Amino acid sequence: MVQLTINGKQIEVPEGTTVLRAAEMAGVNIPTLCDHKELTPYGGCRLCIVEVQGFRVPIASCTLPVSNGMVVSTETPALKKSRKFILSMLFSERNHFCPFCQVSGGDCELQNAAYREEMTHWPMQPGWSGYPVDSSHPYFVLDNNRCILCRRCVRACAELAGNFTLSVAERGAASIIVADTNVPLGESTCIKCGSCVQVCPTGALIDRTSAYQGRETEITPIKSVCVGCSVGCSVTLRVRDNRIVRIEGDWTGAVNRGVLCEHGRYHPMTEARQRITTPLMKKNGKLEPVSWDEALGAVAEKFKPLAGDAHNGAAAIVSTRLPAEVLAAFRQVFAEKLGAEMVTSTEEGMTTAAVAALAARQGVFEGRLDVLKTADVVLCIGANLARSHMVAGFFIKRALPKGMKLINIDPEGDELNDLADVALQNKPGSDLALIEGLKAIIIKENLGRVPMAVPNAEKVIAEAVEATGLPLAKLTQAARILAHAISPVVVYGKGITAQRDERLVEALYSLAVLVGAIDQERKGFLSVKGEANSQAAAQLGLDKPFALNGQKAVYALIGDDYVSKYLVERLSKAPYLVVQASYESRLTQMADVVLPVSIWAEQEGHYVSMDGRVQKAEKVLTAPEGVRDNLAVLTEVAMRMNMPVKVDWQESLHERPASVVMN
Ligand SMILES: Nc1nc2c(c(=O)[nH]1)N[C@H]1C(S)=C(S)[C@@H](COP(=O)(O)OP(=O)(O)OC[C@H]3O[C@@H](n4cnc5c(=O)[nH]c(N)nc54)[C@H](O)[C@@H]3O)O[C@H]1N2
Ligand SMILES: Nc1nc2c(c(=O)[nH]1)N[C@H]1C(S)=C(S)[C@@H](COP(=O)(O)OP(=O)(O)OC[C@H]3O[C@@H](n4cnc5c(=O)[nH]c(N)nc54)[C@H](O)[C@@H]3O)O[C@H]1N2
Ligand code: SF4
Ligand code: SF4
Ligand code: SF4
Ligand code: FES
Ligand SMILES: [Mo]
Repeated sequence: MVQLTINGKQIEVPEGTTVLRAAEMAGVNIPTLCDHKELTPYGGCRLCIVEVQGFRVPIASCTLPVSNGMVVSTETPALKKSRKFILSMLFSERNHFCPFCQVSGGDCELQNAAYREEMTHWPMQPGWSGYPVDSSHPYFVLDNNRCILCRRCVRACAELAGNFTLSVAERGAASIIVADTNVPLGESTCIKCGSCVQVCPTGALIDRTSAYQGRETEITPIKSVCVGCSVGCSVTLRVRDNRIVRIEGDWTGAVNRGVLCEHGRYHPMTEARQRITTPLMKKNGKLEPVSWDEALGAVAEKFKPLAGDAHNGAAAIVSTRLPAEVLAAFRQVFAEKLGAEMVTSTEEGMTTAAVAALAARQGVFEGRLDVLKTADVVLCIGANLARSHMVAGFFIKRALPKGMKLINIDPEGDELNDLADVALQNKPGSDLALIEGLKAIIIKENLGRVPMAVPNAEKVIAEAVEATGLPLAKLTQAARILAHAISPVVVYGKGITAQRDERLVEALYSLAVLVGAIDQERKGFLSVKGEANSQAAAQLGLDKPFALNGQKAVYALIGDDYVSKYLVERLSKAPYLVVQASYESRLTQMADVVLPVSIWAEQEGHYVSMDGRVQKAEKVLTAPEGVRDNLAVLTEVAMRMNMPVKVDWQESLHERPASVVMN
């Protein structure tokens, strides 16, 4: 620990703390602009200057580490004067005519800093020349005229998203923020995560979807969880007049620490599907609006007599994007009360069943996503982390330039191939041989962390070369990198799990143990699952492949999810189809009854992330008139069949052993 004095106050902070953070701990506020808690200190704006006894000139506190006995002052008249000068310079360098700016009046950190210093005007003649505004991006606008060159966006793109799209071009006062080699943002390598927009302190980067719709001070922030995928990122929903104005990453979020991807931040803002707001029933071959009473009555009448007929009665399928409460009630109604055999989820266990099979035998063996943040080698197999579960992908992409090594195994070769140290494009169907081959090489070379034997290593290796179609040198290279790792992580996805082969998961697990990815302290082993509640659906046993075989009626609880063509095709064979959904789709078009329900933001409920975090999503919007809550509709259908539901969803989740600790 280091002792120092700030504004006469003695404090003790850990070694390596910056003076800025030490001041925060002491309750002393130092104004900043380029600083951001989730980014590496840069020391560019000089607004955070302080006086340190023994130093000849004021010094930026955000990049200054504390030392023992340091005596710091933060509010001397000289400092206040310097700060005003620094701010005046910033204001005069570009177009900061605040009244025309979208973030003016509370949301602009530059303006707020000026008010803090009691500035009413700037004494310098503005000396800027104009820059073109880049409005080529679908979600946000870059206006270099309002940029203060704090480089937060550049750092966020590199350090948070790991995308390295943004940089500074030109020099000195003429510096501007550019994408790639100065191409329009909309044509750049940007993956549209919006991290740059979220960190920009001024109006230089602003969202199209929320511009001029209210300042933060006027909008209610509600913390919730993204239901875009199984990563389960923490979000702050900014809500006004029953509308989500903006979605931001929650800086205190357990896993994402403020970062989101396009699916979490922007997709919900650009929803284009047509909402259904009244129950519909097929009459003379045409869907007609009906009352809730008529629709629910018809559904109950159809399904009630099917009770007890496991194979030829009802079938039911539910989206894994719905809260655990809904999934648990769904299972109770259709599997337990109606006794139907074909009760499953839209993911059909493709991301979870093979994992659950191993969990049934040995309990928890997967860890938390956080292990990726400290990994030095990642083996990624059958998961497209650049496209799916993007925020988990960011943890890898951002660490690669710092020395993390990546081994990517994908027969088709995804985008991570370009970033990987070793990319193995094995022949389809050769994953098991490949994994066993890697193990055999490591054992043969005596590089394993735990004693493991392989009879006939040479033969296993030869088989791996043969099956995968890959040269031995490449397999050896991958094996050695993995074996030499200090904190390796194995990540696997649907490319592996959809093969529904428990042996694959087991072989991967054994490889992970061999190289020390899994030991007493650490579980560097994760499957990425699929949608927001894949894990919950798996725990409830909603994980079998869906097929119709003589059932008389099907209940499809889709909620606000998309439906795949393949599912529509299979459901087109249903003699009677009830679709509980929020949006029109090919599925609702062919339904006999459509029950219009709430979307993610209109209902509350719990989600279990890929790594077992049980999180609550909040109800932040009131559903349109005529639309009912997913759980309420399900409960009402059950009531009308005289089969009232009563579920303890939490207990239901723990009926089966899980691959991850769920809490
Ligand atoms: N942005 C975004 N994120 C999503 C989704 C989305 O639509 N958009 N969907 C969510 C859902 S529902 C799911 S299920 C997950 C899916 O997320 P992932 O589990 O990552 O699945 P895919 O994106 O299908 O990527 C699987 C990868 O495995 C490779 N692969 C295919 N066959 C094999 C094989 O036999 N062996 C090996 N080793 N690899 C193989 C494919 O080439 C592909 O690159 O993503 C979720 N996250
Ligand atoms: N045999 C087999 N069956 C499977 C799977 C498998 O791998 N193999 N996977 C299982 C899994 S994990 C899942 S999630 C399901 C469904 O998994 P998929 O069959 O992969 O379904 P998707 O293609 O993700 O989405 C369904 C439709 O919604 C559209 N869509 C999705 N997102 C968007 C969007 O943001 N905007 C627009 N405009 N359209 C969108 C897509 O174009 C697509 O037509 O299938 C399950 N069934
Ligand atoms: S949206 Fe994300 S990827 Fe695109 S420039 Fe901004 S930080 Fe980089
Ligand atoms: S665009 Fe915003 S975040 Fe980027 S350097 Fe300019 S002011 Fe800073
Ligand atoms: S990674 Fe998944 S949970 Fe996170 S913001 Fe993207 S879609 Fe949402
Ligand atoms: S906040 Fe320290 S120099 Fe900008
Ligand atoms: Mo999925």
